[in-house]
Amino acid sequence: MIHEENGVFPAVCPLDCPDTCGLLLHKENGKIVKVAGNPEHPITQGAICNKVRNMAERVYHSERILYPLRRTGPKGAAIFERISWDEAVSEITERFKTLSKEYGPESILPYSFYGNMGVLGVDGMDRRFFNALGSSKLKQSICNSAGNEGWKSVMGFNGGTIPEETVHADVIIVWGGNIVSTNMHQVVLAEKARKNGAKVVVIDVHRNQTGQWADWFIPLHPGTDTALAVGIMHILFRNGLVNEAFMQQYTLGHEELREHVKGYTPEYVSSVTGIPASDIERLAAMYGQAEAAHIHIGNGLQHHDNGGMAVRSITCLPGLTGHWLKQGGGATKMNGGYSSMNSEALERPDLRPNPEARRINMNRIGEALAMTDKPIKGLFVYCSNPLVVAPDTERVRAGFEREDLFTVVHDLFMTDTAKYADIVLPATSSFENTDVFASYWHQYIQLQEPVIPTQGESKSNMELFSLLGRAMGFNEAAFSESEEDMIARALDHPDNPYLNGVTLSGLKEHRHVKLDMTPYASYLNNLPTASGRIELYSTAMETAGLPPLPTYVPLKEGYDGIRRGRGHKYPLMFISPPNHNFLNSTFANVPKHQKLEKEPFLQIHPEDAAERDIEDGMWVTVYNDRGTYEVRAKVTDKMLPGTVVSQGLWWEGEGRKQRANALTSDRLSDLGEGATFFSTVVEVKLK
Ligand SMILES: Nc1nc2c(c(=O)[nH]1)N[C@H]1C(S)=C(S)[C@@H](COP(=O)(O)OP(=O)(O)OC[C@H]3O[C@@H](n4cnc5c(=O)[nH]c(N)nc54)[C@H](O)[C@@H]3O)O[C@H]1N2
Ligand SMILES: Nc1nc2c(c(=O)[nH]1)N[C@H]1C(S)=C(S)[C@@H](COP(=O)(O)OP(=O)(O)OC[C@H]3O[C@@H](n4cnc5c(=O)[nH]c(N)nc54)[C@H](O)[C@@H]3O)O[C@H]1N2
Ligand code: SF4
Ligand SMILES: [Mo]
Repeated sequence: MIHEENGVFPAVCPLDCPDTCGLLLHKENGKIVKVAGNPEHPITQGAICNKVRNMAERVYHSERILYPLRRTGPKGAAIFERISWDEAVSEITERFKTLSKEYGPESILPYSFYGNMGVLGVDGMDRRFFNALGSSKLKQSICNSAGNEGWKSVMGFNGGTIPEETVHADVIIVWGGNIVSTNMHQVVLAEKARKNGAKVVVIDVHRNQTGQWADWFIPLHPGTDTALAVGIMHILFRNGLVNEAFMQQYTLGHEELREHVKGYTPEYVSSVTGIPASDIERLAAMYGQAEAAHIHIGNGLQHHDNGGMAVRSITCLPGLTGHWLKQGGGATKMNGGYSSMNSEALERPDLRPNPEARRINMNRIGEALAMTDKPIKGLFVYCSNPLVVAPDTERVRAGFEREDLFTVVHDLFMTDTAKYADIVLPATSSFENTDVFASYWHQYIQLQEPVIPTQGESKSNMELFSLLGRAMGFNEAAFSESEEDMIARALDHPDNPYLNGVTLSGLKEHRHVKLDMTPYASYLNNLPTASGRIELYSTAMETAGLPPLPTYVPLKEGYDGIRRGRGHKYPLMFISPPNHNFLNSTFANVPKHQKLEKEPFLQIHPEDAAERDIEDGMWVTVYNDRGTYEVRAKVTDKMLPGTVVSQGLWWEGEGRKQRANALTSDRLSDLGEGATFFSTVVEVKLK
């Protein structure tokens, strides 16, 4: 493929998106001229989003970093000189060796996320390198860890209803997920269900693109979803809409729950959530009377202080009604559990000289870089842009500005983060690599092989970390394995029966191979919870000092049950979810994508705007004790009063403060040490 000048070649979308689409890359004169969907992919079926249709703009962007660079100006000023790979590698290895000797290897920290979901580059050779080095470990909890733990506390592992089945649902509740923008093929499946008469309900804090598309949009106050879920349980028990036989056979704790929910009357729940009591009654009846109700649990609602509990509470609902037994019924949060690969073989924890090395939470990178006891002295960032995506930007920036910190950033672009690096290394795009991809939503494993040559002197993560490993003197064969060796090891995983029969040769032949879903037929009989049942009552929660039954716990910083109103220092809740045309902060530097989003703006309710003399289109400053954010106001009633929303993670603007995370806190969620981006209070004033 790589040597052919013209043709159409299969590929995989590498972005951190549940759909993991099959792609077709059209090449002319050796260059990609068109990115299209692969109609042969059974789930994504040739449809792709606008972001990736324009992916060639990113691959051939004139600002792509093509050579290693060394900093020559102050940190953050983005003044660099070109150096050779030999110089870059020897500087990095010398600095890492010196730091290890002087401060211990735990003074070095990797910081990475899933800018490219290819397994070999983010859960493979990179891990081997940091394991052999003995660096600090990173707790990768910026995305879904609160919700995953919440789901697991009920169901035992991260797998729920598989996507194809949702076409058979008659009620689909999308709860805290903006799937029109973030999981478009679930929308296609829901549309099929709708043609057969299904109703789509969206529960969100603002009427996003998905709320607009729904049959019924229900707005609520941020962080109050648990109250709503338990309020629904109250009505299900009260009105005899629970499935007693199902609860008896498959659940643990339903009798305790029946008592527990008595206090969650529609009137109380309405006072917490802002949803009229009559709507709560209607929603519970609709859910309880459905044949096969499906709940799609988004990621947004778990970015809160109480996010783990919120997901846990919603996950309990089909355990009361028994919708799990109906095709298409049940719930989905993340389906990554089905495709888990052999992480021991990939990551080689056995190479680590210090298995007990400390673990640093990535949500707390600002705080971590300020530690004076056992300080972090070396930092290696790849596949992530923390200066934009991590909470509390000012704290993060202060950390990255430290003169005594040696920072390496591997990326395709001079991101806000790369500007603070001592050494910047050029990364390939995934279309230049060999890698294997799993979806955290559908059940197809896919292979990527290079379609174009590496651009400039860029290197894939896999190549980079094997090169650095050998240069450090790690002699193990682990640093000389080929991509294909590693893929074969990743797929050879007897502990995961769903991977049975998925092989490298199968992938080479078919590009995408379905997991062996045989065990899914007995899903409910094999739940890996402590009791083997759906745990409505969780002893694991109890052990962790948390309420064992679904219980509404107010946010630490946020809406407290009564509208705060003026008089409070920061009376508004600030929600900053992703936008339609960026993928987290990726594409925020591509002109085509920028044009589609125009500029960052703040959605504010007419009542809140009027109280502050703000009119549509005016420039406003959003602020709290952590920082400020400067955007244009859009006056709209898409939220309840008291909530303001700004979509999209923009890079720092020229002379403008446009990073939403300047306002967010690095507090951790109740479960999974997750991020709490949306539990943020602010005030807004005219600029
Ligand atoms: N276009 C696009 N697609 C993406 C991404 C992207 O940046 N852009 N990012 C990818 C990634 S990494 C992820 S994790 C997923 C995330 O995609 P989703 O699962 O859709 O989650 P979010 O978009 O973070 O948030 C969804 C919604 O949650 C709402 N929300 C916030 N607080 C609450 C609350 O308290 N209760 C309720 N009910 N709703 C609340 C927000 O208003 C938002 O509309 O999307 C992936 N796909
Ligand atoms: N306020 C607020 N903050 C948020 C969120 C939110 O909704 N609101 N969402 C959060 C969520 S859910 C997530 S998942 C995180 C995402 O945070 P990140 O994972 O940091 O996501 P991106 O901003 O897309 O940055 C990925 C970077 O990886 C680079 N990259 C791509 N491919 C490769 C490669 O092959 N090698 C290397 N070395 N680099 C590569 C890209 O160029 C890009 O700069 O953000 C979180 N932050
Ligand atoms: S970002 Fe998501 S929807 Fe768009 S092409 Fe990639 S996997 Fe498909
Ligand atoms: Mo995410």
